[in-house]
Amino acid sequence: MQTSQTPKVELTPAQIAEFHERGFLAIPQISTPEEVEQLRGIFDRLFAQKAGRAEGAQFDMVTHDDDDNTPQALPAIINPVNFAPELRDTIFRSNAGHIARQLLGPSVTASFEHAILKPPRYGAATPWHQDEATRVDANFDYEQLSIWMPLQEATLENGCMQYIPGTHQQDVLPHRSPKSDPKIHAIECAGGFDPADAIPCPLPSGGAVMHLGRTLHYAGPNNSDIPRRAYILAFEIPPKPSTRQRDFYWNREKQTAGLDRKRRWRKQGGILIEFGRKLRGGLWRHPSRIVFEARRAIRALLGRAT
Ligand SMILES: O=C(O)CCC(=O)C(=O)O
Repeated sequence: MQTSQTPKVELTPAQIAEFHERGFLAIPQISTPEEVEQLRGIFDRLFAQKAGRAEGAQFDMVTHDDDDNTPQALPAIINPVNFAPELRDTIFRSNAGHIARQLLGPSVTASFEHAILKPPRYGAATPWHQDEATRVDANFDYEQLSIWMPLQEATLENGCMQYIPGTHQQDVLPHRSPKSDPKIHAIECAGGFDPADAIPCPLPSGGAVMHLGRTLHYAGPNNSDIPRRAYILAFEIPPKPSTRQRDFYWNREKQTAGLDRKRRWRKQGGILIEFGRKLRGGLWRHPSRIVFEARRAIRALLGRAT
């Protein structure tokens, strides 16, 4: 997605080396206070309206989320830009795209974005996980990057990001649904790491922390009196068909209310809207994504998760 902004944030060689050594990197600023204030307003509106709920793009990550009246403990919106077009042209997007090219190279493409809210005093912890473990199709090799920006200060008290350094160098660990309940959207890493090794990353409002797809991370509950909002832009090298056997069975087992809403919406014609959005997002500019996107479209037509 192109923006009209010129990127202003350039990582130094030392920062790039630190990122590749630890699997994550924090920077003090990626947007401006004025833009962050605007984004806060947009996020508050989108979450108040539960934008995207009917199409399965808005859901609570840690409850069954099958009734509109239960308070959401970890509400999220996938691709909020689809519901607020003003998010297309931001300083955050311009700087994040530039950083992604610095870290993953020129073939990097924007893949996905995410708005997450931890409500005051009630916002739940985001379980330990590796982002690559959320992929439904394990038949591809992924190289992905997430750039996470808090829209207010992020602290240990309100649920800043925490990382286990070096975990990006291992493969995807087994994951599962929290409480072994496939009706819960989130996944959690089933073991193979020590949470005591975590490094918390408190950040100023409009700062950022970035991580790779296999870097284990977590964010605590929000025990503060203010909402903790985060805007995440994700990037990837176009996924390549894998030569090894992997199975992310924990995703196949999911039976969430959000997935049901998404299937219903697709059947009612949403699949065409989805395709149009992908074209608009620049899919046609990246022929190397075609195999991956075609498999995804077939899965969607068959009513499977994608
Ligand atoms: O904001 C959060 O609580 C978690 C974000 C996260 O897991 C991610 O960006 O990959």
